[in-house]
Amino acid sequence: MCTVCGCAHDHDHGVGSSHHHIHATGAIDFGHGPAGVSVPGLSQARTIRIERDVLAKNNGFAEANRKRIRQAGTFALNLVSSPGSGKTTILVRTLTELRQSRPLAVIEGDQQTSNDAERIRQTGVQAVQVNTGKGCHLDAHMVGHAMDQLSLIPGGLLFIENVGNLVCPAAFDLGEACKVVVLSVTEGEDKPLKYPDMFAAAELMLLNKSDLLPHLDFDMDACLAAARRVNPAMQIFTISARTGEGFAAFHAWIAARAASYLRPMATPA
Ligand SMILES: Nc1nc2c(ncn2[C@@H]2O[C@H](COP(=O)(O)OP(=O)(O)OP(=O)(O)O)[C@@H](O)[C@H]2O)c(=O)[nH]1
Ligand SMILES: [Mg+2]
Repeated sequence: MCTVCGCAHDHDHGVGSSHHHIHATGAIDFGHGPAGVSVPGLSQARTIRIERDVLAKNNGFAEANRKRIRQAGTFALNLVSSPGSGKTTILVRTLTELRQSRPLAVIEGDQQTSNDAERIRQTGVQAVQVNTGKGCHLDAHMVGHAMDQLSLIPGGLLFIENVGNLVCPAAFDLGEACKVVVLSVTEGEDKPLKYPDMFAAAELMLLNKSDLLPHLDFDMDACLAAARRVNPAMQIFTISARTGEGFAAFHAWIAARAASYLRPMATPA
């Protein structure tokens, strides 16, 4: 059960005490209670307890992953987005361009199929597929097992493609250096405001499928304003995985961010 998003796969249909609030507009808000989510059959207090337990356990695994990735001298990114925004297509182009210059590895998360790991392996880069079944996100324990099957090499990059879902992966630290959120222009400019947790959790946003802009009435300024309202510090690159637009900037960002992340910490005098 994912109490973070409230999508319960094993809920008991008992009488829950979900808190909801009716806005002046008439909108019914099930995120108004102290848990920020309503799960049928669970009280708000119980939901908070379960969520705390799940996330505390996850954070322990995430810290172990982070230590392991860092000790290997590798820089890890966690790519998150809704299904079909272009995560795998972006990775295929990035891996093809970077594979001559640094060691690379990929962990692919999907509910079912090994399609994405197979697409990655076609570039010659090592990839492990993780299937989450009914699960709506990767967690740090899964990523630890996937790392057992990869060789992490100093100076290398580890890309983790999360399950396509703009909600739950926001809450789960996998041990990455940072999250990169992908939004494609076909999804609409209001998504950062509608799904703020994901955009708040990301350090970088890739606005993908820019090649389609001439065919859409996408309001670029409104999208950038929405993203900055949710996360003023977030860096944003407009890219096209189809044409390669914006990839030079994206790859320069990876190189600079990896260098600062992996730089040995200065020892106090
Ligand atoms: N026109 C255009 N199409 C793109 C671009 N990037 C991806 N696509 C297409 O968008 C579709 C989905 O791309 P994927 O890379 O599979 O998306 P994803 O985010 O990995 O999807 P999931 O793993 O299912 O969440 C495919 O048909 C891609 O060819 C782009 O920049 N421009
Ligand atoms: Mg994919």
